[in-house]
Amino acid sequence: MLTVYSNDHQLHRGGLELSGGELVPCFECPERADLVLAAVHDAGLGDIVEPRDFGLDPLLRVHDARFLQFLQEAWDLWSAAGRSGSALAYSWAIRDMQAQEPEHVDGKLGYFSFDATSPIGSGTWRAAKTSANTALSGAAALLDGDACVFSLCRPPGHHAARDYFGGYCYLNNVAIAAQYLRDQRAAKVAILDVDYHHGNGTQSIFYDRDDVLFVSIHGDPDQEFPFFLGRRSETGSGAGRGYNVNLPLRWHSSSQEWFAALDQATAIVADFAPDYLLVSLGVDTYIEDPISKFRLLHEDYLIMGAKIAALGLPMQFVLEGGYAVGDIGVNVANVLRAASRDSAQR
Ligand code: SP5
Ligand code: ZN
Repeated sequence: MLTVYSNDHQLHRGGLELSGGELVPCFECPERADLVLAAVHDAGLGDIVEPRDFGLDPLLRVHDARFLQFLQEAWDLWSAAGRSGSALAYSWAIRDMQAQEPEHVDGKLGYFSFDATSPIGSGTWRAAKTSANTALSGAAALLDGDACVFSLCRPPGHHAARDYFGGYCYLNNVAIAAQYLRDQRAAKVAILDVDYHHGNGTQSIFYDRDDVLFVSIHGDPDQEFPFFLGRRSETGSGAGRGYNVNLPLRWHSSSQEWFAALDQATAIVADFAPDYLLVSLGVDTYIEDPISKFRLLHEDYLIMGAKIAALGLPMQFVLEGGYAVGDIGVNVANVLRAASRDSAQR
């Protein structure tokens, strides 16, 4: 199995997020990726390579040009406004307000984001761009014939939509990789999102399409972030009807309930018969995760990897969430260990 990783993720760090009415250090911290890298290395899962630079074109296939422009200049606008610390939005357009881009950076931050948990610092753009390149390099390896690839992306991506960021995500890495596979030669791509949170950005990007299937298992949005997307009734629109599948589970769902949903999800992926499977791999489903309420254990991640690999598809794992910092390395490595073992046997 090939792993793609860059130290550039460390350029994105040190912000505060609004949590329970207080500004607290971001749960999404650089140590996460450092520890996943160490675990992948220690597990001896194969080569670890640097991403290559794909430029802006594959990003523009998924994201809005003005939005990308804002991500690039946000920190400079924030500094020019005399601010220190990371840029954080505090006001958003909703319902009868006008969703148009204001002149002031505080307005722009609200216009291009959906929450107050995703700060932009001096290195955020570079880290996000390298994270997208990490996903793209993994996709390129699939095209070259690799059966199982891990893109160790940070920051994560699945909450970022065509023209807004949030949920610790700035560029939608897995969507960019899926679109790249489509643009190169794949006819059909499936995205299986096993992060604890609904991948609202990925759903939104592919909602009206039948060439990219999106299937997600996540905390019920009636109880859980991102609250405003991820319901079972959201099944796609237009040509995309039937190609968006949400499997929400209530807080405190057991491993058994989670795996029942995974069995449904993999059956739907198998029916779709994609050329490639991309997995939005968040391990915030872990029982000790500080912001999540599912109950998976270390050994459950081995089962997860084996069940996904049993689909027999060329697959790329793209790192998303997971905030029990000391445990995410073993959990991610367990998924990959089982998946790469089973895919190698074919
Ligand atoms: C990629 C990803 O997993 N993003 C997750 C974004 C979750 N944002 C909401 C965080 C809420 C944190 N406050 C919870 C308080 C727990 N005491
Ligand atoms: Zn998550």
